[in-house]
Parts: sequence; structure tokens; C-alpha cells
Amino acid sequence: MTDIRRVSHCSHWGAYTILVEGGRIIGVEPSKDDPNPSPIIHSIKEWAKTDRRVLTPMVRKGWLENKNKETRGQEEFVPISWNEAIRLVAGEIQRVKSEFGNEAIFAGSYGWASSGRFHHSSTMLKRMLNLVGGYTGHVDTYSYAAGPVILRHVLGDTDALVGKGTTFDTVAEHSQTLLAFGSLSPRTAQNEAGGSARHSFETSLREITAAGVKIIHISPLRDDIPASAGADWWPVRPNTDTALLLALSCEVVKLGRHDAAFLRTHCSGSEEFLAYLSGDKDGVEKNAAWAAEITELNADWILKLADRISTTRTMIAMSWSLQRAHHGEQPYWAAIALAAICGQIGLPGGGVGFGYASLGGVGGPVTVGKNPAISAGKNPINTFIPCARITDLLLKPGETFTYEGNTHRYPDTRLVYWAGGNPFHHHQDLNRLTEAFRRPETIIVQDPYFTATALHADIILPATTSIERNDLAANTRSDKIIAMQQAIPPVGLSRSDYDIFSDIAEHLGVRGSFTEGRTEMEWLRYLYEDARAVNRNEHAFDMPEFETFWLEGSTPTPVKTHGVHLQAFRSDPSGNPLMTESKKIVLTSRLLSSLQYEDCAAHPTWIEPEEWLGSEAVGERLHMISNQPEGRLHSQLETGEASLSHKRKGREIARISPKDALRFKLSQDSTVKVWNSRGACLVTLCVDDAVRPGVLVLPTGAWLTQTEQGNIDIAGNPNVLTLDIPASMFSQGCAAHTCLVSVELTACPEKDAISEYKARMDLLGIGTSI
Ligand SMILES: Nc1nc2c(c(=O)[nH]1)N[C@H]1C(S)=C(S)[C@@H](COP(=O)(O)OP(=O)(O)OC[C@H]3O[C@@H](n4cnc5c(=O)[nH]c(N)nc54)[C@H](O)[C@@H]3O)O[C@H]1N2
Ligand SMILES: Nc1nc2c(c(=O)[nH]1)N[C@H]1C(S)=C(S)[C@@H](COP(=O)(O)OP(=O)(O)OC[C@H]3O[C@@H](n4cnc5c(=O)[nH]c(N)nc54)[C@H](O)[C@@H]3O)O[C@H]1N2
Ligand SMILES: [Mo]
Repeated sequence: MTDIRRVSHCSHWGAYTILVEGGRIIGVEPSKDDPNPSPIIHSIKEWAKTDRRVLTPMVRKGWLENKNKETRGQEEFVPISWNEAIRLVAGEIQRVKSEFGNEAIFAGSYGWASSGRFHHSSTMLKRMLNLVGGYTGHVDTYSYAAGPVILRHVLGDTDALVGKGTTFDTVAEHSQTLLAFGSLSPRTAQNEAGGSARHSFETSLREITAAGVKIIHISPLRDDIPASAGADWWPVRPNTDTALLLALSCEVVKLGRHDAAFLRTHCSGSEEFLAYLSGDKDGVEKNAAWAAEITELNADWILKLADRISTTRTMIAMSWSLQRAHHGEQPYWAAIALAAICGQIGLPGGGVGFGYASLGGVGGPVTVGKNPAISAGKNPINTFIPCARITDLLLKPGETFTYEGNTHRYPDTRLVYWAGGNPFHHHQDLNRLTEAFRRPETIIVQDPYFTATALHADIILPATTSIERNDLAANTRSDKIIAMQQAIPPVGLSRSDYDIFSDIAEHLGVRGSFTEGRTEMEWLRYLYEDARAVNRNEHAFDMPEFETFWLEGSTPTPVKTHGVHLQAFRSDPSGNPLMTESKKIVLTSRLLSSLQYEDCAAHPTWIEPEEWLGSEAVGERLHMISNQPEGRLHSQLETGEASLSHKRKGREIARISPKDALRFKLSQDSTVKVWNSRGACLVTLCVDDAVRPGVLVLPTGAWLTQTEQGNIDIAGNPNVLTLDIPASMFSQGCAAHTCLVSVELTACPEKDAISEYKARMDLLGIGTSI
């Protein structure tokens, strides 16, 4: 008789049951409650393999011998014991702290890590460092930075961006027109930070379609929305949406349909903005013909759309992607301005919302109760960087940067500690990052995998994946807390993030405050029971006691449906003022007016991005969209079955239009070099009429595998090509979606990237000895 154990678990891509027999994973079953489970759940079998895992603590030879920095990223590693590794790491923290102060430790450690809210590696790293004087951290995220920064000044908070605005059920009931900028796609909705029990986006989209809502889809990619939605596709030039939004505003005003009363009672600075639209300010009317030229959309369509949105209840939905671009503040602000001009903000099914389906929970019911999560504590020092300025931090110590109108200084970083993130996947212009990673004295990376970031480390600490320990999954956009139960023993000598940090804390003399005397399971019980008590006392919502929850695998949490963004403000603007400079919606900002930034003006403004298809210097280049990969979360589980199904010949697939295939004499499945002045990579080509001419789509996440001579990445990582510039001086956000590239046919090298990566690991001594 075989004994199959059924283990409840969850990842960012959803909840599932792991089937374990004799200590081995024999299958993964989707959660019964999930109407659209993600295929990525099956890739988790990969976690149990040793192929690309780090099996034992490792140190780079040159660092161990003489703290050599020049050979970082190229040199062999040697295995060491856990005792030795912990001693080295704690010693470096102590040394840098006493010689240079805590600000010389960079532990922003951006990254998605696991969905577990206890073993959350970057939170634990911060918790530990906060007990010994703190660290330099980061603000905002790669997902969104330009967006929340501008929203805080225009609407006073970020509710409309983080899924606390208008919900899909309201859209289905009340909207007549839905303008969808970017994507509304099950591809991105597969994931949610912290995981979710049910993927409800496709159901919501069906309800919206069935209710007869007319969807206009504005995107360079037709398949950014399922064909079943029956949307009209407007194949906009990338990064020009602001011009379209300004023209729609201009034409609504010209039709005399703008809501002058709403602009007076609920907005500030509309006069100056209207003067910009009419051309009174700069001599150029921002009309349909003007925008048609910039966006390459049809002027008549724009006129008709202006008519439609000013006579029907219209919701403007905009992906997070649009603000991950140069001047990424502008489309967000211009969308708010258009919704304000139409006077629909605060009405059910009208107004604006950001990030619908960018993650699975945005647009779904909003969690109102408490979720369990370990606390990072408080950082005693206040040095920080905007998240995407990591390379500048390392290359420009002592220099200044601006953020939200203030000036700050980059500290002199001596120690970098990264746990649960992969900057050599996520950051832009990776060749520049490589140079930056040569600067600090010591780099510590804690990850289950030998990632491209671990390759650049001095000390690598192998963490377990979530299936090798116990945890809780929960998030602010899910209606359940899920038990993440241990399925298999730790792979190799890897240890849980909690155990690693507890031992380092011991060396630093703060073990007691770090652990508060609790074991893993005691923590889970404590965090769960705390959330349960709050939900009972403050929300009259009963959750079962911990033992029952753990046995059953999940519990519901309190949620709110039928959200209408800014309803209270609309009905009584002085009784419910916004937290902005005017207490109203800001259409011209006094702050930005005083700052006089060229890249973020006082009101929504069309400003040409650094690289775009309309630039004089475009030549024969394409605009690269490096969007999120269908078959994995970022760089995680790259060799899992879901991820591999979206690769060809061991590398990523890039898509271009049939017109461009003809123009560049490229055909289906050919190996193509994509390059620009910053770098080059190889991709396998797919010719697809879902892609707008002039655009190349290359998803993120391939494991950087550069050739020794030419620095060509043979895996297809778009971040060797992207621009490392901020969205603007105001937000300093990531601008990955602004990038021009060239393409050319190339001979296919013998090895594919997957086997080549493994071969290099062997050469560097990784994964061979325990
Ligand atoms: N060109 C371009 N670049 C982009 C984007 C884009 O649109 N275009 N998007 C950006 C966005 S939105 C984001 S969010 C970032 C994502 O960037 P990241 O969040 O850095 O990407 P991940 O691959 O999820 O990295 C997570 C790492 O954590 C490790 N890990 C997983 N579980 C654990 C654990 O339990 N403990 C520890 N210690 N480690 C663990 C994984 O092995 C992996 O190496 O990328 C950004 N980069
Ligand atoms: N499968 C999967 N899902 C994911 C992730 C993943 O790695 N894999 N990552 C998750 C994370 S961390 C995040 S932050 C979200 C991100 O969610 P998003 O930011 O919404 O996702 P992206 O895939 O970057 O971009 C969506 C689409 O925007 C369009 N777009 C790009 N530039 C422009 C433009 O200038 N104008 C217009 N109109 N459209 C444009 C592109 O066609 C692109 O396909 O995705 C999440 N979901
Ligand atoms: Mo993200």
C-alpha cells in the first residue's frame, strides 16, 4: 500500500495541493475553489531538483583569499560550513557598521521571494538589521513608482492603484464604456503578491462583456486582452498614450461636454490645464489631429471616442506598465484629468483605476481585515534610494538625487545583502549593473538558486524554497489565508530564511529580540491568532482556531465588494477632503510648478520619451516591450515546465509583426540578435500579427547567460538592452518600457542557454559538493 500525503500549499501563482509519496512530489493538484488555476503550479516540482539550486553555503575564492573585487562574477566558489558562513556574514555586518556606519549597508533587497508572510526573506533581513542599527533601504517598487508618486500628489493616496478603488463588479453593473490602456490579461492576473486562492479575473471579464460594456483596448499588443472580450483594438505607438488622453480631453471640451461645475468644486488648477489643451499656453491645440500624428491612431476614431466617453458612463483602466516608462507619471495624470473633465470621478462605473489584472486581485474584492505577516520593525536610520536607482547608488556615492521634490544623497555602500530578489533579472541595463556590482567590498546573496545575482556575490547562503518549510500565504487582495505546509525536507544543506537570520542575529547579540523566543510553528500560530483576534473584534468576522485552519488548509477573511473610487469625496468634497495640496483633485500642481522640472511639468503634459518610434533618431529600430512572462513569475522557475513551454531552442521567444519580419527579412523560428548601444541578446523569433508594426515583444525573466567574448546574452534577457534612466526627477521610477532596439539574423550557437548555464555552474564549483 502506498501512502500519498496531500499537502496544502500556495505560491504567488495560486493555491494548490502537493501530492507526496515516499518523500517525493508525485503531482500537483489545483485548488478545487479555483476557476482558472495557473499552469505555473506544476512547475514547482522543479524546486525539488538539485540542478540549479545552491546546495551548501559558498564563498568566492578571491574574496576569501584577499577580498579581491575585480573577479566578481567570473570566479570560482568554494563550499564552506554553515558555522563558517554565519560567522563571516555576521563579521562583515559588524565590520562595516563600525567602520562606516549602518548607512553603508544596502539591504533594500527588492524582490518577490516566496508568498509566505512569515519566511519573507527581505522583511526578515530588515528585521534583523533594524535590531543592530539599521540599513539603507528603498522606497516604491519596480512594479510601480512613477504611478504612486504622482497619485499621492494628484489624488492624495494610492487607492486607485493598489486595488482599493472601483471593483470589477461595479464596472459590470454600471459602466457603458471601458477604455483599457495596456493589458487586461489572464497572463498577468495569474500572479498576486502573497498568492490568492481563486483566480477570478476571467470570470469578472466575462461578466463585464456579458453586461454589454463596450471595450476599447489601447495597446501595442492585440492579445493584451482575451479575444473573447470583443474589444476594439487601437494599436497605439508605445509611450504615446498621454497624447491620446490629452486629445480626448481637448475634444470633449471643444464639444462643450466638459463638466465645468465638477472642475470648479472638485479640482484645482483646471484653468491652466485647459489653457494647455486649447493651445493658449504654447500655441499648439492638443486636438485629435495632433494626437493622431504622435500616436499613429486615426483622428476620426479619436473624435468619435471623445463623443462616446462624454455621453456614456466610462471607466478608464490603465495597467501599471504604462508608468514603467520615461515620463510614466504623465499617462496616469492625463487619465485622471480626462475622467475629471468628463465629471465622472466618484460615480459608479465612471472615473479611473490603475493596475486592473496587472495582479490577479486588482479589481476583485478588497480585504478589509487583518492578514498575518512578520514585522520588519523600525529602521533607526533614514537613508534610502528610489527602488530603481540601485546602479546609481553603487556608482555615485556622495552624489545627490531628487525624489518627490526633495534632494537626497547616495550613501557610500560597502556591503550589499540581497535576500529574495534577483536584480540581475529585474534591473535595467545589466551591463551597467555589472560594473556597479564590482564596487562594494562585500556582496551577500541569500537565495535557493544560483541566480545571475548569486554569480556576482562573495558569499552565497542557500535558502529553502517554501515547500521545504511551513508558512502562511495571505495578501490584501485575497479572500483567504492559506496554509503553506512543508512537503519535502530541505534540498542539500539549505536552511529556512528564519533559521539563517536567527543564527546571524545570535552572532550579532540580538537573537532573543529577533526570534522573540518562538519556533517556526509558534510564529505561525501567533501571527494567525493575532489576525484572527483583530478580525473577530474589529470586523465581527469569525475564523477557526489555528489547529483547525492548519488541518483544513485555508480560511476565508473579511472582504468588501462593489467599490466605487472617491464616492464619498464626490458627494461631499469639503467633508471628505483629499490629502493633496488643494484638498481637491490636482490638475495643475503648485509643487511641480515651483520645481520647474523639464521631465515632470506642472500639469499633465506630452513630453517625448528618450527613445520612441516618433523620434528623429529612430532609424531602423523597433520599440521593445519587455512585458511579464506568461509561463513563470519573473525569473522564478525558469526551467519549470510552464516556463519552458514558452521558450524555443532553449531561449526566449521575441515577437514582431509580419510587416517587420518582411522589412528585416526574418522568418518564424529564426535565431535573431537583438541589440543596441547598451547590450545584445539572442532570441527565437515568432512572427505574429497580434503585435503592432514597429514593436518587438520580449518578456522578462530569462536567466542571464552571457558569452565570454562579446557580452551577448544567449538566453534572451531584455534587461541587457533596457535604459537605466528614471521615469523623471520627481519619481525616479523604473522606465523599462522605453527602449529602442535593432534586430538581425544570426547563426545559432551550438549550445542552448539552459544547458550552458548549468555547465557554467559546474565550472564555478556550484552544486557539485556538499
Ligand atoms: N525590462 C523589464 N524589467 C522588469 C520589469 C519589466 O516590466 N520590464 N518588471 C519589473 C517588476 S514589475 C518586478 S516586480 C521585478 C521582479 O524582480 P524580482 O522580484 O527580483 O524577480 P524574481 O525572479 O521574482 O526574484 C525573486 C528571487 O527570490 C528567490 N526566492 C524565492 N523564494 C525565496 C525564499 O523563500 N527565500 C529566499 N531567500 N529567496 C527566495 C528566487 O529564487 C528569485 O531569485 O522585475 C522588474 N523588471
Ligand atoms: N505570468 C506572470 N504574471 C505576472 C508577473 C510575471 O512575472 N509573470 N509579474 C507580476 C508583477 S510583479 C507585476 S508588477 C505585474 C505587471 O503588470 P503590467 O505592468 O500590467 O504587465 P506588463 O506585462 O509589463 O505590461 C502589460 C502590457 O502593457 C503594454 N504596454 C507596454 N507599454 C505600453 C504603452 O506605452 N502603452 C500602452 N497602451 N500599452 C503598453 C504591453 O503590451 C504589455 O503587454 O504583472 C504581474 N503578473
Ligand atoms: Mo512587479
